[in-house]
Amino acid sequence: MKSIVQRTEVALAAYLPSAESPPETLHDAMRYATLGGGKRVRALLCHAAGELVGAAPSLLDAAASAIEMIHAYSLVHDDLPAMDNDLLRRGQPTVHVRYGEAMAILVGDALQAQAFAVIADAPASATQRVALMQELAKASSSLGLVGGQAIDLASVGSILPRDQLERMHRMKTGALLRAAVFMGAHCGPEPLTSDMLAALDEYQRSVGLAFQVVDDILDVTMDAATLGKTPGKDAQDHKPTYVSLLGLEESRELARQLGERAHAALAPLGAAAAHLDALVDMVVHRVH
Ligand code: GRG
Repeated sequence: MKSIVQRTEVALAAYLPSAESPPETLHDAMRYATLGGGKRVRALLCHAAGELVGAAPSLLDAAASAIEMIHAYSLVHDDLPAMDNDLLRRGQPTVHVRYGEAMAILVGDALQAQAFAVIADAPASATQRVALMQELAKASSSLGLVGGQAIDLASVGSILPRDQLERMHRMKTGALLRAAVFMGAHCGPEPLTSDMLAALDEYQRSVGLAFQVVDDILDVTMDAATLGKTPGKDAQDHKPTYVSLLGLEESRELARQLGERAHAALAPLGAAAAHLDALVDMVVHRVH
């Protein structure tokens, strides 16, 4: 995992515009937003799914970089005063604090475009590049993370029933995690079999939801230094979370069950799914 995280940093650094090329401040801010931080969970999922299907590592680097760019853009915009108004991200001042609000908006816009440019130029067949773009566009759309964010903003101060909370998270956080798994799988030389599709779908649903449940748990159990962001903010902002809905113990039990479900989904795929399997525990037992 460490080596995949390292190669993702190298690939991202190469795929992002140089801070020496104009407009320098925008490029510097894009690199600040994207490089040298983050767990790279989405890149790891993409590489692990690609490994399952024998994909070329250089193509996985392109796909993983594009996904991490979309993720970074969503965090930059999410942190803006008009959204979550966060001052700290990955233990550093947020992009708008450091570069100003207008620049932070442009950073997100440019990162989103850059992600699709990376896929358009990826070392793959035209069919594969279209499949990768479809997955990434769907995950980034009003039916994916932007739509989830809209539901999240509209739900402030309300108590969402569990099915609606789950739907919001499947869009806001789950869609990009799903894209990471399926984009990795699309990088393979052969089309996916229906059995593999079904197994990966069950896997991504469970891991995606577990990720969010754990996020809600950490938000109330960890301090700012460990999290690298302001803890307890969702509660302060009167946002619905799994912990506010189910309580801490039931949320922990839910995360454990989802982890078990994700492990079970991989059983038919055998040893080639070992890294996908290891990522379940990383998601469920993470501390930041
Ligand atoms: C503003 C367009 C727009 C979308 C926002 C994904 C999202 C939608 C906002 C992120 C806000 C947030 C804190 C969501 C909770 C789950 C989540 C995505 C946490 C951050 O992801 P990590 O933990 O971050 O993978 P790192 O820093 O490790 O990359």
